Amino acid sequence: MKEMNTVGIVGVPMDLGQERRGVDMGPSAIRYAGLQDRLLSLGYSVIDYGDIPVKGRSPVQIGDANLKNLQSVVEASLNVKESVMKMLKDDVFPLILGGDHSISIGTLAAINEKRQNVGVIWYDAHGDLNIPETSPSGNIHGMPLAVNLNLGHSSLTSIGAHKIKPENIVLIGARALDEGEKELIQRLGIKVFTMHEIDRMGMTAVIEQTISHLKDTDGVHLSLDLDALDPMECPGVGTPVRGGITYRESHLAMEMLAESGLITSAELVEVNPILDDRNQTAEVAVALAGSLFGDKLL
Ligand code: 6HN
Ligand code: MN
Ligand code: MN
Ligand code: MN
Repeated sequence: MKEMNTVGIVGVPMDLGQERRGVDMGPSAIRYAGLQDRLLSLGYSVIDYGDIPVKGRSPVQIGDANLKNLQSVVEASLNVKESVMKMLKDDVFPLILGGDHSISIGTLAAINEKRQNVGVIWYDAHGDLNIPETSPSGNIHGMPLAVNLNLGHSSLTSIGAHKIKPENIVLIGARALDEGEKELIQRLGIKVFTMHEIDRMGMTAVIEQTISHLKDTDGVHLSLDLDALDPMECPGVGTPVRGGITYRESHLAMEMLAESGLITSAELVEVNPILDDRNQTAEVAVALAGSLFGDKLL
């Protein structure tokens, strides 16, 4: 981690970006799984900024075509942005707990205000690169990375200076990409390590290449969707896809990223305690955060 010894935690009890209830309880589940103690035991100071208010579901409005709960997502994202900006101002490492993946619209809006040339690692079974015209679901959690490329509905892109360069993005674990997402990846030349590449090259080479791809950025944000891992190890997610990254490969990935010193912010998203088995997915999230912050035991 970049010579920062205080970690700021903020929870975003957001479930408006998709349709399954329960992911709003993700922040509690991750805290309950011992996040703070894990970070303290690794020698970090921790400031818990609490949870951000997230309103209820909003009715569909004219002009919102294929964007569920647009108004409430916009409101919550502005609050997420403000809170992450506060953490950046306090000079702590921002660690954001979801909530569904739509929270990244707010987190990256804040990070982009502070830094130029931001890098992003999107550790996910999905691309989250849909725009309303390509989305099969209308769920905003399938759109945040597109918003960060400044693509999609103006109510979302105007939340911040969403200007991540396509060459500063690396997708790891992708295995469920929609047609429009594949087309966008091709057109913009986004670097993707699918499950095929992880199987063939091994996680060591995948992370080495990721690090070298992002080495000239001004800090890298890790967006860790727990559905990147195999659903046998992380059953508590709303959109599971078989054949995912293993627990061990994920630890190795986090350890190598820790050693690289490149990561300057992170988020843990899509943990849904209602769908989970004895808080296992939240425990995996905490264990991976441990490796990301320098625990070398696992
Ligand atoms: N996630 N590509 C699908 C959609 O509805 O756009 C699934 C998105 C999943 C999003 O897991 O963060
Ligand atoms: Mn995702
Ligand atoms: Mn996903
Ligand atoms: Mn290890």
